[in-house]
Amino acid sequence: MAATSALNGVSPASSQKTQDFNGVTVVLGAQWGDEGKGKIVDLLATSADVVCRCQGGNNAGHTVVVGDTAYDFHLLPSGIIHKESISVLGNGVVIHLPGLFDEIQKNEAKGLTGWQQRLLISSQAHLVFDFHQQVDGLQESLRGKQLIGTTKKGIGPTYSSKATRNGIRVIDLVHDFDVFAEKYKNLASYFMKRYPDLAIDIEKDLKTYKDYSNTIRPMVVDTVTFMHKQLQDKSKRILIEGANATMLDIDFGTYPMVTSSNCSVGSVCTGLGVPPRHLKEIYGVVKAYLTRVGSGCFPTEAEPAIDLELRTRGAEFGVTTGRPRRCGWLDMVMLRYANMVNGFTGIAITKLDILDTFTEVKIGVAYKKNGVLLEEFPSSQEAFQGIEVEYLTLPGWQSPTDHCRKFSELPSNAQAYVRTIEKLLSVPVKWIGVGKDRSSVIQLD
Ligand code: 2SA
Ligand code: GDP
Ligand code: MG
Repeated sequence: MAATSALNGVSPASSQKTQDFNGVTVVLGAQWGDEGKGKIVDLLATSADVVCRCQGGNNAGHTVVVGDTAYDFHLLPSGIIHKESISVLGNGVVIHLPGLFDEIQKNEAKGLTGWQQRLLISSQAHLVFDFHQQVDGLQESLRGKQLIGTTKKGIGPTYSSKATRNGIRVIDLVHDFDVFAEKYKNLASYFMKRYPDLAIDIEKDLKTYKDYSNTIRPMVVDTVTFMHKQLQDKSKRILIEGANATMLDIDFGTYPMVTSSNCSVGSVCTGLGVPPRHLKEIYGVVKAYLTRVGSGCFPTEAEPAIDLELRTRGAEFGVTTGRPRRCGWLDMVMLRYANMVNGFTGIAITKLDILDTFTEVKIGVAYKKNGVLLEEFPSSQEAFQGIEVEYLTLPGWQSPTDHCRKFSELPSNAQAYVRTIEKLLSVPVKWIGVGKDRSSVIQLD
């Protein structure tokens, strides 16, 4: 299969010159997630040979709409539907195997085929177990007012296991099952001591995982070596799909209301073993307004009527949990910060069409506290208290944009909105999304 043949002929000597390598394209969420990354990845995946995930788990929910079919991806890279490309789950991803196979089954029912030949899983990726998910729920229930609003997919507890260094990796599962069983028992008892209410049937779980070990073994590879080979081959186009988003990044996001992985550009290096010098295009995906699912600060959160209109028109409900997303206006202070962290080479503005009905559209352009302009992005939840947002208000366009395929076809006020974002962020706009479908996009030169 592709995995085996792809590992042949790796030549360390040829890794010396930067110009011998391919440039990698990275797609990252610039806000609090659900910007429409899946759609942009799908668009770029039409010409990609390898599409990779480097962080997060099945907390992510990426939607790709092709004609009448809406695919939801959580762990699978959104490129998996492209028959010509290999999909990679890198070492930085945390993998819940029951969730992965459930996702595969659901997408098979929608027409996904041949994934067995196209999916590679890093031997170094950590496994999420059901008890991690239970612990996620228990931890949430103990948080009181500090509720994060996690997806309860076990993401935090699994990355904790990884950092505690008693986590279990894919290699443990596929290499020597006795060793896996030992590690599994130790990890389960570690959690049972801390959470006596946990229900873990170790023997039953081990039987299930024995089956998984056989199923996934052919897909498990050293993805560092695989990626290295792809980077050496100039004909290969490599695409990396960020999950979650910059403001959910464990370091740079609005801590502690964040996820437990790095979701910004650094995760490409740490979660795939791709050296930084190979990063060529770093595209930020920016929703034309702003949403957040879960708790935490949201300076530009809209008043109830606007919030409802955005949620209803934008169908702003979680892809993984179905939770309603909180909605508000575009926040340029946050976007500038996201750009400082990621160094975007271009952005995609998605869901412009959702703003079609508004009489005016607003952009938060500055944060003030006690009338004083803040020079830096607030670095704690407490620091967000008492923030006043200064807005730039632009006239709406109040006409449909979903049929537009050229920038010149957009109403002039919509053009002005896009150009204003571009100017305020100083990053070129490469795409504008005007509908759910794969084809509903305007490409700019
Ligand atoms: P977790 O589960 O530990 O990663 O949650 C921590 C915080 O990260 C937020 N988070 C998300 N925010 C937006 N979209 C996400 N994916 C799904 C989607 C979410 C869903 O695509 O709609 O279905 O609800 C996602 N995943 C994590 C989460 O809300 C917490 O604030
Ligand atoms: P992701 O997590 O960033 O991949 O985004 P999600 O899939 O969670 O949420 C984005 C939602 O917006 C999905 O339902 C997409 O189908 C939809 N979407 C993406 N781009 C556009 C767009 O330009 N217009 C409209 N109307 N919907 C879009
Ligand atoms: Mg999503």
